[in-house]
Amino acid sequence: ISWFTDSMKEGRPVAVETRHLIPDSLPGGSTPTAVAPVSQYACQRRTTTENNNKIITDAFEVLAESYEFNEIEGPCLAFRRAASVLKSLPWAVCSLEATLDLPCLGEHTKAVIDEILQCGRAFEVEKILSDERYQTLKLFTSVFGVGPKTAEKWYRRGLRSFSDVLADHSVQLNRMQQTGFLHYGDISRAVSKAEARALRNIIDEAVHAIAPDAVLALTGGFRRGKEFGHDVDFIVTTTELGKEESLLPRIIRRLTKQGILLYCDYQASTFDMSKLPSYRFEAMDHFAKCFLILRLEGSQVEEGLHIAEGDSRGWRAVRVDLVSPPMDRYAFALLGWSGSRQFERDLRRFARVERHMLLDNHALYDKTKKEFLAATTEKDIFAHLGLEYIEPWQRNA
Ligand code: DCT
Ligand code: MG
Repeated sequence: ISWFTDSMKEGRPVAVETRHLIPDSLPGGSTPTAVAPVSQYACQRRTTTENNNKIITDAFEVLAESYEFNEIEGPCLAFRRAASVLKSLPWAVCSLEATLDLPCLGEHTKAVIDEILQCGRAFEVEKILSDERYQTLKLFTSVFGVGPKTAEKWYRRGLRSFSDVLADHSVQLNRMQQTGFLHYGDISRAVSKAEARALRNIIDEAVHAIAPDAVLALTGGFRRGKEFGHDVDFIVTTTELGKEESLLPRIIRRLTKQGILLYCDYQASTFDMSKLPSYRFEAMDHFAKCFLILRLEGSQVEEGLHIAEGDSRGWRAVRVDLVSPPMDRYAFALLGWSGSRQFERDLRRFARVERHMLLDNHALYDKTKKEFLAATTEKDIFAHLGLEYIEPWQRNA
């Protein structure tokens, strides 16, 4: 999880799309054909990892990130939503007319699409990409433990490169940032699916040696079928309620003994059901979790390590996140950690705006009935929300 770079709040409610008819455009065709409109909510769209509009969505993501660096929330969210809509399309946008019936596209987004369709690129995006401030903030935030606030502080001090930062005596790096610089090459390199599988085996072995009734689930981007990720996310718990409390500390001890734990930031649970529902937007849930860096041996990865050419160490460092919710919160935690971020934002927004319910990683609360809705599977949660079930591999919004 890289919540440092995700300070976005959920947006304002927008009117829900309704079903409509578009006339058949075939010559002589007079019967109108019903076409399901694209929903403004990502949780009502199916988005696989196949993106037919990558040139446009990449451009939108640069614009969104630039607005985020400048703390301008509205346009940032608008570009993220627009990118997400285009990612869900089974076709490539090749004219502005084709986007007429699509939600979440405003004047600004359409102008960028138009320019890309005509020239293959957008001036505004090129300008951002060559901007020194954008480049520097992008570089600094690529370090584990460095968020936009710290990056901005270093930029304002006149620092422009890693060597500037490391040579500046007034800069005090915390433990996370020191580790971030130490393992920068490995951590900034994508983790492959084969590496994620190898890590699953390592965690699986550790968890089951500790608790035979342990439950382990791969979550995050790899659960959505992505080929590469910036980390590997797992949920670990036990069927016996309360026993999950000791699970992460014991896993951490075991990994330490094995000599493969390069970094560990453990956060004990602050979860308290009596403090729910939470009306505040919170970036993080209250479950016990740990942010780790593990040493992965090449011999453990079936297809070999995803490393730079000429790297002969035979191992690499990989970021791994473990979350440990109590078993009765499992479905909510799994849904929340499976992502994508945009999918999660829209699930919560849909629940609030369309259903008068509050959804987070802990629970689903019905504000009308004033009660919590129980769920043991993700399907239960979709059903409570009156949503068609969307498979994890269709949540790449
Ligand atoms: N998440 C969320 N809101 C956030 C941060 C994270 O809902 N502010 C959820 C969605 C994804 C999940 O947590 C794990 O986070 P990441 O590992 O950062 O995302 P990812 O989808 O796994 O992406 P990557 O493949 O780059 O790891
Ligand atoms: Mg991840």
